[in-house]
Amino acid sequence: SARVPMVAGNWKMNFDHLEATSFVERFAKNLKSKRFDFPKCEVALFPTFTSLRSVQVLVDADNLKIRYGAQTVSVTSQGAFTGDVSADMLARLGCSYVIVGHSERRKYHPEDDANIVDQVRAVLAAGMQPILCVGESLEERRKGIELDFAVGQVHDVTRDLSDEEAAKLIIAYEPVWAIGTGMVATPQSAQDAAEAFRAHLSQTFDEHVAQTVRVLYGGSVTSKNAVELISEPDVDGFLIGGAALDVDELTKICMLT
Ligand code: G2H
Repeated sequence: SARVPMVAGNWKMNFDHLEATSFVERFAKNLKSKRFDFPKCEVALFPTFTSLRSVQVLVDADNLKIRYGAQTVSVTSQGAFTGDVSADMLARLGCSYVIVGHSERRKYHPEDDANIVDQVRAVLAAGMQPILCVGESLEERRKGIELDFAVGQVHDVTRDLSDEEAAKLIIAYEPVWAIGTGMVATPQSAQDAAEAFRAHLSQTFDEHVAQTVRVLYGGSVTSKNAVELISEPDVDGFLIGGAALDVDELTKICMLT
């Protein structure tokens, strides 16, 4: 396809700013020594808020092609919102993307669909791309309604977007039962979900949107299972948690993509 594959490392609440800096240095060195072909694949890291500035300084100083973003964002632009960080603040730090609606945010914080819609809008308005996470839990999968459920989540969040806005989306299919469990989805079920999202997008938006939006798979991705997943036609890359904490493992996955 014409879509550029993407490898996104979601560090979750791991690495302080010193660890983040040393990881990025080693990672960049690894990719360079393996002659990693950046135009053919986008690589992005998602550190904690406290590490973003350090990553920015390093990326700018060494002119690295590694991109980065945040793991969530405030829906408001400024003011009396203790603990929040705005989309403009992230954009000014050079963030290209923001992960929105990760299941851990939906579970541990009051992030519901309405809030996630507003996050998507805030990210787009600040000129960044949202990586919208969706995916069923074991309960929906047991009932056999996993595709309807995940497509429904995409629908609920994207229904009011314009074609132009929707074209900037990246969708991460992360079945909740596969997150951090070692139980990876089969390549076929990742493909089925990606295909279902694309079909939904082409019904709702211009066909161009359906062909442009990248669909990543997330949930227990490793260098061992990544090869088969990425060979599926509608799977455009990965959102990686645990395996993105190991610089050699993450390098390997980039080299496969
Ligand atoms: C899913 C994924 C990254 P892990 O949450 O977002 O984590 O690869 O550890 O399952």
